[in-house]
Amino acid sequence: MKIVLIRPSFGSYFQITPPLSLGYLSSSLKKAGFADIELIDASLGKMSPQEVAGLINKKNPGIIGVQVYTGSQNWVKELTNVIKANKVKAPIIAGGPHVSSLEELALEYMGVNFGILGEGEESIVKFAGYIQGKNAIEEVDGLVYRQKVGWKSAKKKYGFVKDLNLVPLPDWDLLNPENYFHYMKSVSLPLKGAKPAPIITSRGCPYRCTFCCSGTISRHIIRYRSPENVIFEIKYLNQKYGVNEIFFSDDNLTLDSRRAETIFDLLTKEKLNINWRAPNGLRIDSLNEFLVGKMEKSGGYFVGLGIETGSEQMMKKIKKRVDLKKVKEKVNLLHKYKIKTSGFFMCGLPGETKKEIQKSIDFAKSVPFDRIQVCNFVPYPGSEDFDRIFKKTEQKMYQRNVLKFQQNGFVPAFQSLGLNETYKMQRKFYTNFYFRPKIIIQLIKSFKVSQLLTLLKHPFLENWLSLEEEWYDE
Ligand code: B12
Ligand code: SF4
Repeated sequence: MKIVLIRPSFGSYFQITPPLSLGYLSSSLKKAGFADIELIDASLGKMSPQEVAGLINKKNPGIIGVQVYTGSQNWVKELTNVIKANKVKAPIIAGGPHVSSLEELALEYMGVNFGILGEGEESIVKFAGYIQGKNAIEEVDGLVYRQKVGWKSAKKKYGFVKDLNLVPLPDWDLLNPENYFHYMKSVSLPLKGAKPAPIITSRGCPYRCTFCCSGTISRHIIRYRSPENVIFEIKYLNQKYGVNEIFFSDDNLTLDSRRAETIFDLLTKEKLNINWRAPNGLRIDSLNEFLVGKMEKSGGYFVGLGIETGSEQMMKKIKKRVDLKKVKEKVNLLHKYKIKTSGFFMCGLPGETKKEIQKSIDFAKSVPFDRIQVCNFVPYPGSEDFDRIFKKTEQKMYQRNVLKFQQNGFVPAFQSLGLNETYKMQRKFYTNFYFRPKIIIQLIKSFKVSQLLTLLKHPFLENWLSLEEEWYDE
């Protein structure tokens, strides 16, 4: 039985990294004896749902599995429509953060009959077994499925991997990192290695920041791969595909600093001549000089730091628990070991005023960050903010509001400032930070011309340049 796994297109050539989730599903399926797995990564060619449906017709699969982020739900909805119109019989099963948070509301909207909540390695194997008549549907943990009337859920509501060391490495042959080298160069600038690949060394995060929905998959329970298991994957990627730069994509790579030290020690010992970065953001409270020294020695040279706001009041509200007084000290510490930093901030948080955003801007300028990244707040399903915004209403209203959110696409108008004001403040944030002589000189020094040209095509810059026109109705 052929199983086709699909990663939707986000309509942009930025942020394209190999879909680890589908790689993990594939290796578990193969381990269980399902050898015929194909991947369609629609983001690589910005493929439309129609194009993907055309490929599916030719492949004649027994199961179609699709990964869904909130930003891709409308793409998936269209794909399901076309697949159904083509009278393809294979069941479509969806998973990922969007499905795990909105459950049947997401599946109903996208017209999909089966969904997996939580982690899917064991569940997809059981689901494939169910399709082949080898086991009962109730055995599939985390499965939510459509019945004649309504939806039913399997006995265990969420799929959950207890021991990450027992999960096989992502199916790198299927993902083929070589297909992503070019795109990953534009994800993170500048890049030391020409052949980057992402890996995840842990899953979950015990914190509960109000805007974040990473807990919907992991239930806030952090689990770690052993340092040896991590090094084995890095060596494999290096030897088989020539990978020379690792993107550690954990939620919290250094949360357990002892474990992180062991990973970096082993990496140094292996002398693989690999560089690494942690683009998703470390917590500053997990950094100490001993650890940072080992980070540098093992090839670490660029890390994101999740700060989000420069206002003490907002910091309390969003429950991020970053001590703003310590940020500068930690950035200086990283710089002492030649590790560059990007400060992550948010704009338009619930209840945030222009004055508070200005505090974030001033704060960002007061710290010697090399870069910043400023995201506009989106109430992602599964986050506390989403629940506060949507669930305060009665059930029927909740469903109607969620439907509106889904139809509106990616960024709904929930910012307290209004969307246009929020975008204007975001632009101000970037301009105030970057248009300073020392930052400009430093950027010119660190970028290659080809990278600058890629950067100019970034969708954010395109939008920025067209900001004079009103973007959204408020
Ligand atoms: C690495 C990462 C990235 C990477 C790579 C993303 C990618 N597309 O592969 C980068 C940096 C590029 C990225 C970008 C973005 N990301 Co991101 N990212 C993550 C992060 C930290 C880890 C994801 C990961 O690889 N996990 C490891 C794998 C094994 O787990 P998994 O993906 O959840 O997959 C498991 C299950 O979900 C399930 N599953 C998944 N797919 C399927 C499919 C089927 C058929 C089945 C059965 C099961 C199943 O089984 C898998 C194995 O257990 C998560 C946070 C998190 N902890 O999940 C955020 C997260 C997924 N990102 C998020 C967001 C919002 C974004 C951006 C929109 C950010 C932005 N403002 O631009 C962009 C999206 C752009 C894009 N093109 O993908 C949100 C998603 C919210 C949502 N509801 O959609 C998350 C949850 C972060 C958060 N804190 O809120 N991201
Ligand atoms: S924002 Fe970071 S620290 Fe906060 S809950 Fe999400 S992953 Fe954890």
